[in-house]
Amino acid sequence: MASNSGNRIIAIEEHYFDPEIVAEFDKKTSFEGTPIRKRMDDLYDARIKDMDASGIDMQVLSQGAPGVQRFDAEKATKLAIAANDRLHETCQRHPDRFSGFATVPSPAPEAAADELERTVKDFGFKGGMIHGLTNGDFIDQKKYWPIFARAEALDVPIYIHPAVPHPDVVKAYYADYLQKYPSLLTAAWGFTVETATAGIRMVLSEIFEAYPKLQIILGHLGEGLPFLLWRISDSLSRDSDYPFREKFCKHFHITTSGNFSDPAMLCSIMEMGVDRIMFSVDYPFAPNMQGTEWMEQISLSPDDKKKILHGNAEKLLRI
Ligand code: GRE
Ligand code: ZN
Repeated sequence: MASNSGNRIIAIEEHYFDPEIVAEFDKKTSFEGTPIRKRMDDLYDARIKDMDASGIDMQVLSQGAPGVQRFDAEKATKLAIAANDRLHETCQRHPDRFSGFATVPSPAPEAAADELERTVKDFGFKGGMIHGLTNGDFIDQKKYWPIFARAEALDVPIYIHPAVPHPDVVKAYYADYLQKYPSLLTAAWGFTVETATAGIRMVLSEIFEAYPKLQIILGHLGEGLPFLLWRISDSLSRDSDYPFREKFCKHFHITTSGNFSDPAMLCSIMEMGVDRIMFSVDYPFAPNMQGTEWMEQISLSPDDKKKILHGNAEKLLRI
């Protein structure tokens, strides 16, 4: 068992499949017949046993990609409400082990804002998660701002999580390598490019001027953005004096999901500061033990580990 000096460990990008939502996914997206699917479906003893074995005290649960972002407004809303009700029941069974991010029906922005409010106020959910493009749109478009306005008013973050990229991008960028390397489309690169783009577009949209307390979470140690922050900011400053770097560091938190790299962590701390980095695994796409054992060996001060393993999440998510 990983020890991590007795630190409480909160993991905040931990997925499951809601039965009604996953029934709408195709065979590949639903991981039909695979060990991943078995773990995604389980919110009972096997999941908790795996958490215990790796020293994880709490998972903040979220629906797996692509959530309800690819349904029409009515279907997305109906499915999200039912799924959030079920997630609440799950959290109530083990309130000390499970908490939740709301499934946010972004295809219906006003209804999505209302659903975020319902789940935060009635269920104590910690924020909402949005996966990839919403029916082809990046989420910074103005029609989606009601969701972020409500998140700010409720003082909860929105987690922007990857999903499989736009079909035109898949065809132009990746198709010829997918037979041999299907992960190129997802965790290896396609997810990263699209989600980093979503993050950059959020800053450029000037949504943070409209909602100055809004907080966004990115997984995978910021989808490459901390590493590229200097270059992105320097280049954009040739076009405009808009302070990209300052806005990014003020409005984004990042998590360690599926990116257990010492140099990537140190770079992220150097760019963003340790207060903006939170532990997550990306269960079941990464193993719990790999995440907690990595945190055990990384060369950080006890205070910094404390912040990353639980302190920062306790503060941002009010756990
Ligand atoms: C994830 O949610 O992080 C994920 C997927 C599919 C493949 C890999 C992966 O949804 O990390
Ligand atoms: Zn994930």
